[in-house]
Amino acid sequence: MQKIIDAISAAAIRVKKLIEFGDTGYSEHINKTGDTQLKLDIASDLIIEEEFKKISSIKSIISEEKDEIKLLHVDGKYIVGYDPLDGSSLIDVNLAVGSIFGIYENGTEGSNIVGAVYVVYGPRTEMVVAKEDARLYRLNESGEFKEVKTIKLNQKGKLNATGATQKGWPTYHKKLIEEIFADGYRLRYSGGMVPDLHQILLKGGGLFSYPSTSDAPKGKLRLVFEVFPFAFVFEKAGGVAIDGKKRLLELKPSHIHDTSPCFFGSNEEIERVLNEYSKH
Ligand code: P6P
Repeated sequence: MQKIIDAISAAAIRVKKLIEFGDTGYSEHINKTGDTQLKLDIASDLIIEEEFKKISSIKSIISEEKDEIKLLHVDGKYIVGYDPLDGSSLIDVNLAVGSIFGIYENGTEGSNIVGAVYVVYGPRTEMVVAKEDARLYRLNESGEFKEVKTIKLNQKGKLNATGATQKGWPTYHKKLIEEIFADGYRLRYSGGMVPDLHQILLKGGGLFSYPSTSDAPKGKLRLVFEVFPFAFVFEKAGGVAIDGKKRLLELKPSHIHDTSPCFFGSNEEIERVLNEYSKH
């Protein structure tokens, strides 16, 4: 698995340059999720694929920017699901974005994930690697990712990241969010899944929610290359990740682009979600 992590580091350094100086215009292509692809989406996907092709332990790759699974090495051990440039539409307003990777064995159900990595392209370029625990790395002046610390969530946090258009929230979800704010939590939401979750992880905890909505009953975030990787990271950091009722890592997607409502956070906040959602 270390060779995959090293390949992600090499790709991240190339994607970082792409973000800083690349063309933020739209291509004429639409991905499987129905998003019009930015030229940066396609270019970063190609960079990652290029780096992964060098790793013989990777059997196949599943990318948000590719319609189907792609075979790389028939005798490979791992499947890697990834979102090459999540939140890319935030680049033209100069907000932080990220790349997300789930490393799987023998399938891409939640129970098959054996590792997760994400990269945050912000004022600094940082990477979190989750295997037995969740560790933070930071890109230094020599172009190396150096370990900073092991991430541990508190029992309870202070931040509340509230995803999706509020007009589409179920009434009980709106009630839950209002009660959390009434308890003094601070709103921290940029619309970029990677920096929004990274902030909760590094600030010790809180809640990130992307619920089922009237216009997206199955939520918006993709299981294989967004939700499962972050669920793995949060659990390794001592947090919890659910779909409102059960552990996200118990879910079995029927298609590689399947989505799910998702809640990531500290124990106390997730307990509040379970209590409210169990009534509906
Ligand atoms: P909304 C970015 O497009 C993204 O896929 C995630 O990075 C982010 O968490 C979510 O969509 C934001 O969606 O509906 O809250 O704007």
